[in-house]
Amino acid sequence: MANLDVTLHYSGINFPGHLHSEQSMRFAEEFKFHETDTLIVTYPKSGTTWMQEILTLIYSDGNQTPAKTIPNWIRTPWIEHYYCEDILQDKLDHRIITTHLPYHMLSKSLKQSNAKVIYIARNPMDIIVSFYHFHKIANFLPEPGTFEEFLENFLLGEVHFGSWFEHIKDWLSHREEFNFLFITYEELKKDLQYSVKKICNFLERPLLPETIDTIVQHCNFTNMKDNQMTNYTLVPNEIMDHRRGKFMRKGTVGDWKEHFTDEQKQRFEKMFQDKMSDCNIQFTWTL
Ligand code: PPS
Repeated sequence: MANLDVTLHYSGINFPGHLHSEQSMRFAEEFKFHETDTLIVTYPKSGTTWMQEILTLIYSDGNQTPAKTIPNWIRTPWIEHYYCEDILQDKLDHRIITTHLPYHMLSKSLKQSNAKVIYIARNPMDIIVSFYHFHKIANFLPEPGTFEEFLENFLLGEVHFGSWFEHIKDWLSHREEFNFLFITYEELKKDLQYSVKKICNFLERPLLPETIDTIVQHCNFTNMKDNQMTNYTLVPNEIMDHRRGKFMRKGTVGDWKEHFTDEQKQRFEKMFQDKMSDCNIQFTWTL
């Protein structure tokens, strides 16, 4: 039970002390990215694991062995997690690195490189639902309280990992600074084949149609749900209580409709309009 009840307050945001430390945060902020690195940037519950799997398969040219034998957090580590420093091998080409950190923490080191950045976003109402259920199984996150209480904390940016609104606005408003691809969970759901091709183009990594087919098949929800290297069942119950729910929970678009009351939807929409009015991003979801 390592630091499960500890919260790290860093750069104005709360992070689980189980995975983050002052040292690991400094490591992330000072990290020297390579031109050949690909960084997956997400607010939690936006499709991180899905993108980690897709990139693993693209860079292995469709060979499923790494995805079936190495846990996702080892092959595509979060740069801010305390173990990252030990497992990122400097010599590897095409390192796939993940982060939930806000723009302001990584911008300096990232701007000094030409690393590729893939930002994956998801309908925030589905994120709230997914994050709420995840809090119930993740013993390194606080008790979420009722859905109403969690929603309120999320809207105020008072959950771990900070404000979703700030995260997406800060990253997207600086996208021109980077070699950047913006893609959504909903696009992946709508047409995974097309999305994988789009990602291959961005990575300048053309693949044969049959390899793309293999990737699409491997990365569907059912297969990832059954893959121990992506479904987090390797994590012991003390840390992630699998008796209380699954990490690979539903994998759908629009689950918010099963959770939000009309008042909660209106409250969310008002907050969304207030916070995002200065943001001219076209989202692929309808609120
Ligand atoms: S985390 O904890 O931030 O890394 O979580 P993250 O991976 O970003 O998000 C978890 C949600 O993504 C869903 N998921 C998928 N959906 C569809 N297809 C595939 N292949 C897939 N892989 C993961 C996962 O089920 C979580 O969403 P919910 O809505 O809770 O089911």
